Amino acid sequence: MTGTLITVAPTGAESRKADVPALPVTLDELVSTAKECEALGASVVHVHIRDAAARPTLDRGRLRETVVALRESTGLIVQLSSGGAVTDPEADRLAVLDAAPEMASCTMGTVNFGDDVFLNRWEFIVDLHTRMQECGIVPEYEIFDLGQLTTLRRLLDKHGLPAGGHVHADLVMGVPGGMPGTAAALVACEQVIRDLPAGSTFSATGIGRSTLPVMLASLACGGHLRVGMEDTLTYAKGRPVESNMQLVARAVGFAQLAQRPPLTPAQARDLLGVPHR
Ligand code: KMH
Ligand code: ZN
Repeated sequence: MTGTLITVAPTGAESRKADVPALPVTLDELVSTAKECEALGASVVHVHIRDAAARPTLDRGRLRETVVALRESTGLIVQLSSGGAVTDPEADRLAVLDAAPEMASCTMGTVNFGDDVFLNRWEFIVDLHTRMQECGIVPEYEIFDLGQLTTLRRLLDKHGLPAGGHVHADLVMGVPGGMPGTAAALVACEQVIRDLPAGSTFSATGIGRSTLPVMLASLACGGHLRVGMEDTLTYAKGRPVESNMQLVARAVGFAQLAQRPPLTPAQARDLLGVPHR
């Protein structure tokens, strides 16, 4: 087993700054969070940005500025979310790629998302995947349900390997409407991931209460970790998360206990097929 890839997803599109004051929403807050998380052991940052009123946005200028600032200030692999918020139109989600991130997320299907629907049509998935191939952007395939791994297999069979040649999936577990955040569900996914091209890897994140079981199960199964305030706002019963760094530090601790210490950003680039800077 290799070391552990730790991705931090510091912001997301779902929580309001007014409800979660520790959420990084400005560029300065995002950059300082990213730097601190890198120092602790994160190697990838999964980025959603906010506008001046702290609302989720896919504004192209802001996305570009964010990519440049994160690249200048950190060695992290910069992964933009192409998922955005459930209300974002497909054209804006595709245009995220114009900000030239090193990686971008690419969700493998439609899922009920609480009271909303996170829409990902097959044709849109193909557009995202092929544009990323053309632009040399390495995808992280977001998986909210078991069948989306079969969609990933179909995508690769019909449209070829991603930029960099390596397949990496992220299991987003415990979304109300998606697969449960349990060890059993993670093991079921891991069995299907074995049918993907040799050497394919996965990380996992459990929303809310499923954070810890998913983290422990992923480490036990050779998977990697995504943590952050996009997914987790409660550290322990009755204790709100204080910062993204608190979540990264906990993940680093578990990874070390599992004798799978965090990968450096350079090692993460080798694993994921992301070019070195
Ligand atoms: N905010 C969700 C609707 C992604 O970043 O690609 C989508 C999401 C997945 O978080
Ligand atoms: Zn996201």
